[in-house]
Amino acid sequence: MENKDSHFGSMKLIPNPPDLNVWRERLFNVDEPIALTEEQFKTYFPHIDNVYSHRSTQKYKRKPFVSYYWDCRLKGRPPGTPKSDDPNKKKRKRTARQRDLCDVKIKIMEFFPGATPADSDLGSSIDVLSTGNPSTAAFFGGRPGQNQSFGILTPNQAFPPGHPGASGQKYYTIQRVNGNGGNGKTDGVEGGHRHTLEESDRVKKNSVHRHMLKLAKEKKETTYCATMTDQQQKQTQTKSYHKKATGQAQLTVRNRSKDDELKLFASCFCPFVQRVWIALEMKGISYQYIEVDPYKKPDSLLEVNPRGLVPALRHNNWGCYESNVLLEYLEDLDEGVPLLPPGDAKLRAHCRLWADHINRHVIPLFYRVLMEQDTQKQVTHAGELKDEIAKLVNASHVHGPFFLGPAMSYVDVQIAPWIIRLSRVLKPYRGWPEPEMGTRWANWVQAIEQNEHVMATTSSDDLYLDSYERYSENRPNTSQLANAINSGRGLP
Ligand SMILES: N[C@@H](CCC(=O)N[C@@H](CS)C(=O)NCC(=O)O)C(=O)O
Repeated sequence: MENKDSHFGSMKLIPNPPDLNVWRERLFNVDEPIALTEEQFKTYFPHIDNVYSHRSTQKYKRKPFVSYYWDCRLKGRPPGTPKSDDPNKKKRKRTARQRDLCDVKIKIMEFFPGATPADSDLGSSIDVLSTGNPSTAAFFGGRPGQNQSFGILTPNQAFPPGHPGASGQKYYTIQRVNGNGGNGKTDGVEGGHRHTLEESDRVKKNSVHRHMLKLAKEKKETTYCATMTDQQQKQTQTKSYHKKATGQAQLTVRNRSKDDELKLFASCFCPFVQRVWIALEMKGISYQYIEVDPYKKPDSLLEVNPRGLVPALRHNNWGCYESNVLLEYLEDLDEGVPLLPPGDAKLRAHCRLWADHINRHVIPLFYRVLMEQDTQKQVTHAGELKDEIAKLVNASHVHGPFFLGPAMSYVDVQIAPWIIRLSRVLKPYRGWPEPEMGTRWANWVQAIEQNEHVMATTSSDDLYLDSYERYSENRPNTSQLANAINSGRGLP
C-alpha cells in the first residue's frame, strides 16, 4: 500500500514492518544522526510522522540533496508579537520561550542518487556499524572536511560498505538540530523530547494508523484490525465516558449508597459534580450518592434539574442544581466546617471573586486546550491557561499551600477537580507539563492531590483518560459544555 506524501512523494503504508517499535523509538529520540535507505525511510517514517510537523524545506541549486526541517508537534512557543517595519522603533521585546513544552527539531536530508559523503553537511567521516537493524544502523559524525589531510582534496570520497548511499542509490539522513539555544537553555546542548512517544501518539495518529482507520471505516471490516499491532488496536477503539466510579471514589459511592433525605445526582467523571461531592465530604454532611447518565437524561434527574445537567441536589421535596449554587446552599446549611471564612465579609468577597475567575477563565480555557485540534492554537490556549492560573496563584496566600493558607477552603474546592484533571487529562492528551518542583503552584497542586476528601472523590486515572477522549477529539455532540466552547458561548 502506498500513499502520496506532500514532501517525499510516495510513501509505503505497511501496518507492521519488522522491528516497528524499535524503529519508532529510534526515530522519536534521534539521539544520534540516522542514515536510512529509501526503502527504510518510506516504510518507517509514516509510522512516526505524527510526532513532528513540517516547518520548512530548503532546496539547493547545485547540491544533490534537499533538507526538510520538522518541529516536534508539542513544541512550545509564546504567541509572537507582530514585527514592526519602523526602523526608529525599539526592537520588539522577546518573551522567553516557554521552557516546559517540547523543543525538538529534526532535519531530514534526502540525498539524490549518486550523492557522495562530501555532499553531506554531516561530514566526510562516516561510521557504519551495520545496516538493517535500527539499533545499530549507519550513522555519521564530524564536520565537513574534518578528516581530510591538508592540501588533499577527495571530492569523490567513497561511502563505507553497507552505507545506504554506498551503491549510488537515493538515501536519507535524520538528525536532531535543536540545541544552540533551540532547547531554550542557550547551552548548545541538544535536548530530547520532554514527553513520551505515547503522548505524541495521543495528540495525533500517524499516517499509517490514520490510513488504516479510514480503510476500516470505509469497509467496516473488523478483520482488518488483525494486521494492526496491539498498540494500534488499542488506539482504534474509541473510548467513552464511564458510568461507574472506580478506585477510591468507588468506595465512597458504596459508603454513601443508603437512602438519605439529601440526594446528590452525580456522574463519576464530572468535575462540577466533584466540587459538590468534595464539599459534602469535607463538611461531613450525610447524603446519598446517585449515579446518573446526564447524556441519557433520566426523569429522576430532569425532575430536579430541567436542564438535565449534573450535579443536582434533592433535599426532601426540594431540588436545586448548578455546582456554584449548590456549594453556597451547603454553606448555608451551617453544618460541619465552613468553606467561606465566617464573619469576614471582605475575605469572603475575595474568595468569591477568585472562584468567579476560575469559572470565567480557568475552566473554559481548560476545555479550549483539550478540544482544540490545531496544534499551534493548542499551544496558544495552553499559554493563556497558564497565565490565568498564574493570576490565581498571585492572589493566593504567599505560603499556602491552599488558597487561604494551611486549610483547604472554598476556592480550593472550586478548582480541585480541574487540578486533578490537569495531570490525568490535559497532560496525556495535550502534553500539559507537571508543575515546576518547589513552586507555589506545585505545592498547591500537591496539597490538593493529597487532600483526603479530594482523594475520596477521585477515580482511577483511566476513568478520566477514557471519559475525556471524546473532548480531546472534539467529537460532535459530546456535551452541552463542548457545544458552548465550540460556539464561543459561556459554560452551560
Ligand atoms: N454549570 C453547570 C455545568 C454542569 C455540567 O456541564 N455537567 C455535565 C457533566 S460534567 C453534564 O451534565 N452534561 C450533560 C449534557 O451535556 O447534556 C454546573 O456548574 O453545575
